[in-house]
Amino acid sequence: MTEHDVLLVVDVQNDFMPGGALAVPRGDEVVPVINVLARRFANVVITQDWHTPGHTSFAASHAGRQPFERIELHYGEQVLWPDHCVQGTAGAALHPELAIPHAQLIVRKGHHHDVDSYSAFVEGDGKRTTGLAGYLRERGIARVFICGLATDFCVAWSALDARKAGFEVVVIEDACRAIDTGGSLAAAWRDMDLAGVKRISSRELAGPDVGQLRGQLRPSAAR
Ligand code: VGL
Ligand code: ZN
Repeated sequence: MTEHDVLLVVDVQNDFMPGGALAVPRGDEVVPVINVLARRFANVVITQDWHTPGHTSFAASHAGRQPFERIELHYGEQVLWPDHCVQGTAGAALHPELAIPHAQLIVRKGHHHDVDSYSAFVEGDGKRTTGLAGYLRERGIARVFICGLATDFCVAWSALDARKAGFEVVVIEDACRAIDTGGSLAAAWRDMDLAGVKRISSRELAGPDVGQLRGQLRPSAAR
C-alpha cells in the first residue's frame, strides 16, 4: 500500500453485530480481519452510522410499518430498519475490539433527521455530502479500499460514490458481511460490477507489495 491508498472501515458498530439492534449475520467476524488489514495502511478512515432518535429510516417512525419494508420518501425508496445506531448510544459505538489506533478520521453519517445515508460520501438525497471526497483528495488519495458492514448497503453505496468521485475502488470481500434483504446483495454486486469496483480477499492483500497487487485485483464480475 502507498500513501495514495486509504482503508475505509465502514460501520463496524455494536448494533450491527450479532445480538445488536440491526444484526448483520456473522458481522463480528470482520473485526479480527480488519485489525490485521489496517496495519498495512498508513491511511485509515472509519465511518459510523449516526442517527437521531426517531430517524426517518426507522420503521417505528412510520405508523403501521415494519422493519425491512420499503417505502417511498421525499428522496426516493427507503428500506425501513429497526431503530439502530442512535447518536451517543452503546449500539452506535465502534466494536470494542476494533483496534486501529492510527486511524485519522471518523466520518459520521445519517445524522440528518429526514435523510438516510448509507454512503460515506453522499447522503440519501443524492445532494448533501459528508465532505469525505474532498478530504481524501486534499490528502492525495487515489485508491480507496473498503471493508466493514454491510456489504449490500453502506459498503456498496460508499464504493459506488467513491467511483463517482473519481477514485479507484477495491472491496475487500472477506472483510465485509451482508444483510441481504429482498435481493439486496445480488443487486449491490451487480451495481458495483457495472461501476468498475474491484474486489480482492484480505489474504491476497496481506502478501504482495502494490506493484504485484495490480494483477490480483479482479473485476467484481469475476466473483
Ligand atoms: C446500514 C442499514 C441501515 C449499513 C446502516 O451500515 O450497511 N444498513 N443503516
Ligand atoms: Zn442506518
